[in-house]
Amino acid sequence: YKNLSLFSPDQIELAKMLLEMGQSHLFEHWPEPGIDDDEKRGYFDQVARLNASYPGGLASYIKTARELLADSKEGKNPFDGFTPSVPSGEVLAFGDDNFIQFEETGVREARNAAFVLVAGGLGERLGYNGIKVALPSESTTRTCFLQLYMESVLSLQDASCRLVQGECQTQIPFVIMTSDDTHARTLELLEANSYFGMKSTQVKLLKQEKVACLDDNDARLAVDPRNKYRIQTKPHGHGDVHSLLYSSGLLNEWRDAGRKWVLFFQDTNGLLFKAIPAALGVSATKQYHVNSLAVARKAKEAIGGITKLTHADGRTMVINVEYNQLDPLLRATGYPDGDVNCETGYSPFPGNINQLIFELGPYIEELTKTKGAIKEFVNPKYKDSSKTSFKSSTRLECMMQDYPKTLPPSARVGFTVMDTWLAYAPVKNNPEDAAKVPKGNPYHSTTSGEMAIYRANSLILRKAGIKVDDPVHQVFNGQEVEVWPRITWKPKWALTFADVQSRVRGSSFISQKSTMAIKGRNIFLEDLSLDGALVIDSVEDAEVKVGGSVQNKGWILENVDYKDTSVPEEVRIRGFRINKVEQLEKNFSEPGKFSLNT
Ligand code: UGB
Repeated sequence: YKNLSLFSPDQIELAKMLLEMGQSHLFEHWPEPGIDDDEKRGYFDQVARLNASYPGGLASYIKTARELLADSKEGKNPFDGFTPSVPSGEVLAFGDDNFIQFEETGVREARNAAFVLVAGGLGERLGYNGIKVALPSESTTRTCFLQLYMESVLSLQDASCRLVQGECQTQIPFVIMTSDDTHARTLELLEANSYFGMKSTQVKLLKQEKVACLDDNDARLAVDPRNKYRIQTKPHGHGDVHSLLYSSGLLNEWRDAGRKWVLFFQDTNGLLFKAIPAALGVSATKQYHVNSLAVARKAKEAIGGITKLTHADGRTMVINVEYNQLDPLLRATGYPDGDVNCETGYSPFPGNINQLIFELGPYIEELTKTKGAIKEFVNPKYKDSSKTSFKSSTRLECMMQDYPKTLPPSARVGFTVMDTWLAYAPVKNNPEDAAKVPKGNPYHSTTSGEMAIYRANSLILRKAGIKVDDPVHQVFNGQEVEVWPRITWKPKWALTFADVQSRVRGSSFISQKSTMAIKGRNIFLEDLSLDGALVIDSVEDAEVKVGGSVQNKGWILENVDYKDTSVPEEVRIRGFRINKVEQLEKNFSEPGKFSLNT
């Protein structure tokens, strides 16, 4: 290139690196000096960003891409030499003594934890136009996922602090990994809602960068079809969270402040925090370096399977095998039927719900070696069986649950299986795709995610001694779901089963048509008979006994069609709206003891 004075020495170095890495095509279409000079300089801003945000830089990215693309072309099995088997882990049953004990330990440990939400995904399968964390987790209170998560962490913080003697000033750190697709809207949501009660300093946003797309098996970087002075980019996957945490310096900061645990979780699981205290208790009790939460998994369900892999040379690891790889792996290793349900009606491989708990010390030790780089994969869509060209550009991807792949065999990697109804109800599928899910498999839609919250709360109250009516079956957006009473409570009312037990007295009853929203902390259900809608709130220093018979017309679910664009998107995608016909609504705004006895 004739006019090098246009560029800074750093930019020239980057250009040299690209040329050495076989990327001369990137500059082939550049016009003579004097034309588009600003765009050309701007081009290197992007190259510098791509170079800096990848461990080892772009040269390393291109080198790894060539290796993985060659393996993919050859059809090399990433699990070559490994035999899968069903691993053994901790299996918990909600509400038994063991579970209660783990919950108590977990709450105690929580003040030494940090929470990391991965929320950089756009949710293409869901097709929702907003960011997923802004979606209401249910429509009774319209609490969005981010609010639910942040209030749960705040409640854990308070509950954990109450267990220590003396002052406890801890502020549990809350990190959100965003991407260009979600960053601005996540920040906006936080700011518009005063960080949902957290201190803004308690919350950190780490933005992941996309990675360069690849046009062919030689890993030639793709020029953005919309702008010839840009390299086309796509998301690299949730595995980026490890390198971002490492480079942010937060991990050492947390260690220096005495923190011990890092909990990773995903963007749309409204049940998650019902499982967290017990799972953290398991990590602490079993001294797991890595603990993955799991649930019983239906064969072929789109969640990874936790699998023990044993290599011919004796190495073993317990790792998530992603849903699209489990079936071929099983078929190739002596299970001719692949991924099928066993006599329990579920796959023998527990389903990974991607809620991970790491012990901070060993995590930092490992990242000091790897800098947070995670084993990647590539998934090109080839034009034909010669595998020489792609239908569209591809890129390297990585997953946060692949972290244990580089760990030594001495690492304590475990998992905890929870009841699905308690722990897992993600919102991932749009109504059309959800309606096509084979019968018996979960829909993972906005509708099923919301109904799962009501079901879990109903079952928990039943376990605590309240008589809760059976559900009815209803169809919304082509999905048949169980409709339980619409029971919701704020995390500050109850985080653990012991909390629920301590707030339920006497003998109470809730009918199927009922709605109950508990918003205050010291609210006690005592000999209540509810047949209608009850919304109850109280200030921190008020203690309210709720009993007697509450009967009214209640809140009714009315069908709406997801295609009806006159209805707001977050309503129509769940297939119903709530008609608030009649309710008893009480707010106890003064300190003191009160009784709602109608
Ligand atoms: N995410 C990011 O933050 N950045 C990205 O680049 C991509 C995603 P999906 P997926 O438990 O339900 C995962 O798309 O990847 C965030 C596990 O791999 O919802 O298909 C995104 O915002 C799988 O093993 O899920 O499958 C979201 O919060 C199984 O456990 C999260 O990453 C499955 O989830 C997950 O992204 C599950």
